[in-house]
Amino acid sequence: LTPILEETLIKRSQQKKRTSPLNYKERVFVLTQSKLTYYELRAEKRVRKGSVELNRIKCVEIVRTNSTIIPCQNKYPFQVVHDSTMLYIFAPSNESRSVWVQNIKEEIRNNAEIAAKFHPQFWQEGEWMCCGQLDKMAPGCEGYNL
Ligand code: 4IP
Ligand code: ZN
Repeated sequence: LTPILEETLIKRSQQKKRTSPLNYKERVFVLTQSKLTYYELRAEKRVRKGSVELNRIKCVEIVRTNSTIIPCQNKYPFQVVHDSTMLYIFAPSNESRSVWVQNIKEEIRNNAEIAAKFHPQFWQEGEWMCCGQLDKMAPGCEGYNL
């Protein structure tokens, strides 16, 4: 199966555990018709670090940043909301970000559980930057359209 997209991007740790560190890692992202997978590049070899099944994605959208400081080199973030967490990915350009968001949107078009609402800004330091809600699971504050 040939990948739809492949590019080195930066991701923020998903912090699945309460004790997980907040950090940013460069990963090779690969989008296929069934999965979004990311790999660490180690001595020219790809080591698989994580994967999101496309049928579990509820929302993919750019993250509105306004004046927030982005603590990594890539300044064009987008979000992939899946299961009960979100994966924040940082693209090197607006163009690259658009291509990823558009392609993932296309692939999840027929998903059963597309979100009706989402958070247009980051979850950061225990709060949603968009709406100020203090619960990571708080319902989205803006309507979502695929
Ligand atoms: C890790 O930090 C990496 O950032 C992981 O990302 C991340 O997993 C871990 O978060 C986080 O604890 P250390 O390398 O310093 O341990 P990667 O898998 O790309 O290496 P995610 O889920 O973001 O892939 P949690 O949420 O798995 O704990
Ligand atoms: Zn919000």
